[in-house]
Amino acid sequence: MENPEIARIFWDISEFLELKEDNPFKIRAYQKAAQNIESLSENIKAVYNRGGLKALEEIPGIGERIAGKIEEILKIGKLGLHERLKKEFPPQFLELVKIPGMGPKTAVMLQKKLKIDTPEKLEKAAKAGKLKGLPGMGEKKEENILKGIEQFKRHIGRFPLGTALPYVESIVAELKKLKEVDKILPSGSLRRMKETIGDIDILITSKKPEKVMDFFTKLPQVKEVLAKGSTKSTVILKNNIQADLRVVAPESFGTAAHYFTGSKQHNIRIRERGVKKGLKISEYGIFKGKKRIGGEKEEDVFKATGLPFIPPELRENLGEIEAAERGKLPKLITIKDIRGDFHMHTKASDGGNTIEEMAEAAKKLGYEYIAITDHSISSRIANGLSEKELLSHCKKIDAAGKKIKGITILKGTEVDIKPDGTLDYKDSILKNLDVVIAAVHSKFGMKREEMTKRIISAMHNKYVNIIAHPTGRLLGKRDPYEIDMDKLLLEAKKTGTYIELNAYPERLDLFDFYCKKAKELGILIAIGTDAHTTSQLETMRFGVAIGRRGWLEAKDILNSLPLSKVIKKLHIKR
Ligand code: DGT
Ligand code: CA
Ligand code: CA
Repeated sequence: MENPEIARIFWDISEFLELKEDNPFKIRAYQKAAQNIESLSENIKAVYNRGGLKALEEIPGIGERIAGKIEEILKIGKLGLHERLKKEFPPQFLELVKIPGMGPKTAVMLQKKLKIDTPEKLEKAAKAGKLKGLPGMGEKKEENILKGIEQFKRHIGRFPLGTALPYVESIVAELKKLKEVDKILPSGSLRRMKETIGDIDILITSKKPEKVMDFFTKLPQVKEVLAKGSTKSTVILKNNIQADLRVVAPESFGTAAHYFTGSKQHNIRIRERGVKKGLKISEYGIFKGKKRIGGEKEEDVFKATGLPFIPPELRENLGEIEAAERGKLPKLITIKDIRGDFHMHTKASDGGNTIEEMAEAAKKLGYEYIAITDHSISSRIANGLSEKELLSHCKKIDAAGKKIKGITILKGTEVDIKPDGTLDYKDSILKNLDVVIAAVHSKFGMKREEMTKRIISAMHNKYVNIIAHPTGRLLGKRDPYEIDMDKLLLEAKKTGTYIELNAYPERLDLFDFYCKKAKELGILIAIGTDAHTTSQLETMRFGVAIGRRGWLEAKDILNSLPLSKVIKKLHIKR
């Protein structure tokens, strides 16, 4: 079993325990285990084979109990606790409680009274007005459930980039082992680094397509083969993502790469430009009349249409063609431009590693600086620090800084913005810190104006440097909270507050189009990983990907500045 599938089992368990209203700390432990397994770069089976239970326990967030469970899964392919919980609840119950507005209690009640166990049945009942009148159910609640169903429907069927990309990379690595595979390119929305992926499109050139297809459809990651042909096969992977594999002739690789990278809207515009120049551009090649004039390289497509190469992340027909025409394409940020990370947690709150371990790992990534930003007191479930604990934590950060050479460890916090807009720590505490990032972690349902006001008041605190994950969305789980982002960005500009682009795979928050807006206003963006373990520091690449989609350049990023400049930027409000 692969890491994502094992993680899925622990996610399920945490959701079942939530249904049972079990101990929140226990639930959190399963969630953390799932998260950490997902972000583990090494195959967990390999970890176990290398050092047994002890090696498993060295993975952050995995204690003796969960290590034992992993062993059970690896040995017998399933987990007793998981199987028992699955029996306790109808199969689709977990889906049902993912609908915003549906608590576990409501779900259990509706199952008893109306035999509702699927989102479809729920929608039907709500639309027929059958919910109101039941215990604890009013007109308002019924309305909220209908709204929740709409939200739920928008999320299903798409997968976060951070889940899909590592999975595809493992498939590509497998395919590369086959000598019949020449070129290989993941294309589609994945190459454009869209925040969510509908399906995976992989492009290959080969002289022996049948061999490639045989190998592909038998990969261990494949759950079901939907179609198998000599030029195209479609499978469902074990994590339920659909993947299309296409084999094309070498002379068509460039045009096929361009075509299957998309987006559709971008492709249409490029083809139109071709037509104006008397060319026919298709996935097979570039033709003038019957004569092929290109197609082997992707550059051919741009050259033929009189454009410079446009990076895949920009190909959305959102101005990239016009910018290319005028020679005004941005020089997009790359991971190499990143010099530090302002957002990470340690064992002091809900992280899995120590300050020293985080700093050493960041050093390996080549960073000049990091900020340790553990949670504040209101985030109780995340074990937030009291004012006193924060001050003693700061001493430990300073001590770690003295011990570890070659990287600067800044003292920080991720302080909660309370519903009334005040912060969790007094100014007299905040002034001891180098970096303050402020975030909303509670009462997500506030009205748009109130929520906007709440965050703006935090921006007016002179110690607040960065607003973390500004919309609060969780991909596939929670919509952004209601907020006036345009107003927020204007206020950020006015107050000298920076905005975070949170790289955590399930957040990817700030959205790409707001990144572009922030850049246009001249607001610096801090790409932060929100890492809870050392390996999660590497999710920086997802943040960079979204930044690129948002047209960001190195000069637009706070953490691509050298330390001395960063310090100045962090002090402009004080
Ligand atoms: P997804 O899978 O929903 O995340 O988004 P994409 O962009 O990967 O879309 P997909 O998988 O349906 O198709 C892959 C690419 O193929 C798409 O980005 C552009 C190209 N493509 C698909 N259908 C059409 C079409 O009707 N016209 C043109 N010009 N291109 C298309
Ligand atoms: Ca796709
Ligand atoms: Ca596709």
